[in-house]
Amino acid sequence: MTEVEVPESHPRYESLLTRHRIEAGVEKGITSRQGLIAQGRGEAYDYLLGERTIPSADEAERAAAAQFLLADQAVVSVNGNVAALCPGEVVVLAEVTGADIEVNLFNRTEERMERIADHLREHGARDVLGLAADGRIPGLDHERAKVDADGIGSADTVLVPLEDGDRAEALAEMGKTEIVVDLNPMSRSAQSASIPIVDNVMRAVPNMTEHARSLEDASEQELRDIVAAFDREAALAAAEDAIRSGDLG
Ligand code: PTJ
Repeated sequence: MTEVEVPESHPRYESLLTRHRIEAGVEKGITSRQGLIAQGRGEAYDYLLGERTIPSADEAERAAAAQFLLADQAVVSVNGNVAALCPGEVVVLAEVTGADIEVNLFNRTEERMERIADHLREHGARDVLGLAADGRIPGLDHERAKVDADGIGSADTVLVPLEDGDRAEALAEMGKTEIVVDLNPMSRSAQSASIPIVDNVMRAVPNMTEHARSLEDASEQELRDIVAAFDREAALAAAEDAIRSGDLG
């Protein structure tokens, strides 16, 4: 038996584990109640994708890993859903790629900010950014505009899992290379990303880490070639096609 009291062989194990983590996140004051709704929406897309990493998502995750290794400063942006679903996996990705971790919330309260930072530290994070909030993303009038000047504010590459569309667009307008993880390929955030990853964040983050590990010895030119070869339009089209032809059986 595991975290969700069902054996890993259960056909809906991953889905039940995800639900359990989000529920526990709400109980712990990490995840917002809106996060439950966002999770439900994500699950519907994941179901149609067959709850697997499709080949175009794997390519996107490889390109994202290469981009992280190339970056002068990469940051993983963490919200209440990501903190509940894959805190340890975010910490390992940051360690392997030398990235920073920053908490950034749509429904921002100081209490949730602190709880998420503590939760990430419990999972091994050394430094957690986001609490200083001494920078702003221009053109946004909600709480997500608040960033750390020496975190997302100065980063050249930002990974934004489970985002709402307008910050994703604003970050792109700031000239940052933006990597989005979103199970909906039609969402504004996926559409505005330099590298859209249409996959469940619980699969995407560890797979990015695995790719980063295997690219450890790659030259700068090899990494640049991987990023240049990635075709965002083709990846979005492949994901939409997989969803539209998804089998509900
Ligand atoms: O913690 P906060 O306050 O920052 O709030 C976070 C949420 C997620 C509540 C907020 O950003 C929000 O309302 O987001 P949306 O607009 O519902 O968008 C969430 C997107 O993430 C949707 O397109 C979902 O399909 C997608 N999604 C949901 N769960 C997952 C996911 N994508 C990848 N992996 C998931 N597990």
